[in-house]
Amino acid sequence: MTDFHLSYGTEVAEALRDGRPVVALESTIVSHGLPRPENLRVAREIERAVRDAGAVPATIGMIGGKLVVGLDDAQLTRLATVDGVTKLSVRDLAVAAATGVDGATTVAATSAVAAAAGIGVFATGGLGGVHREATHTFDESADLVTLAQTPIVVVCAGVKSILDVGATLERLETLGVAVLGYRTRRFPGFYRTDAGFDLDWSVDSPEQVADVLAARDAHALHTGGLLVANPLPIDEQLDPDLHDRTLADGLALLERDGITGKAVTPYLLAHFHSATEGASLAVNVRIILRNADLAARIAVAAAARDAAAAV
Ligand code: PSU
Ligand code: MN
Repeated sequence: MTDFHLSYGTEVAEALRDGRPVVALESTIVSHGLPRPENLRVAREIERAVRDAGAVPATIGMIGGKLVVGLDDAQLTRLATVDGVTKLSVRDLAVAAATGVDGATTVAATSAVAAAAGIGVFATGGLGGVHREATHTFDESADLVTLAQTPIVVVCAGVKSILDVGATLERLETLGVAVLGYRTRRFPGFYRTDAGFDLDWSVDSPEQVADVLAARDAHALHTGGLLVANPLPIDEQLDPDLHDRTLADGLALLERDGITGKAVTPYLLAHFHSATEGASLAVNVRIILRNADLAARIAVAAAARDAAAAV
């Protein structure tokens, strides 16, 4: 991964050089996870949330085969509005670079590129994971195996509730990815505040996450990623009955339409957005903005700790 030639946005390059806080953001959420035209507005709002909390946003994506860390507004607009943007996981990056496509990076690809660029914190909505029916489809997001090998903090609202959450937590344990609840000991369920599983660890502040990172560095435990699971307040979650009904319908449609592979997640998210008449979209946007804010505060705390250690 580190061999990839990366292009940097000017502001991101300067911030990284000066040791200022930077937060990586993914582009698949923009191109495939949110409907147009809201997606571009939300992409800009996510960047604004990072800035408002004192860090520099680095949205990652591929423009004409070039991997960009810190898309500028024209590039972000291109990935949000042009038809035929490819969803890129880690395995796609080399082929996509060679063929010169426009592409949006998933959590897996964004994590790998961000870590290669020296960015330690990343905000998304919900992580990918083990799909329901995975016992016969084998559908497990590359987000999981990539995080096992990538030293980055991913701030998320748990894994997407369209998944088999219990199986995903078991896989995260096997793969060595630590999960910290943010001010909770319950694993969040993306659109839902609580996915129904206990967590071993919880933190109460960005500084505590920075402490964990410092301990990781001190002990040279650089192998894997760290999830910070940030639940929505209960009064902001999607109505649980509406959620469960919509999911059941979505899974049946998936089967009917024979959707497989990387089309599954965008299909189910789009189904939620239309079937809930935008209610899930509003919740999804809240999730991402809250995670962007927390990720920025973690990046600020980590940069302050690094600066203090350097004197
Ligand atoms: N979180 C969201 N919306 C999304 C995604 C995450 O709130 O669209 C995207 C991320 O890019 C994640 C991908 O990596 O969905 C997972 O896709 P798959 O299940 O095909 O690995
Ligand atoms: Mn999949």
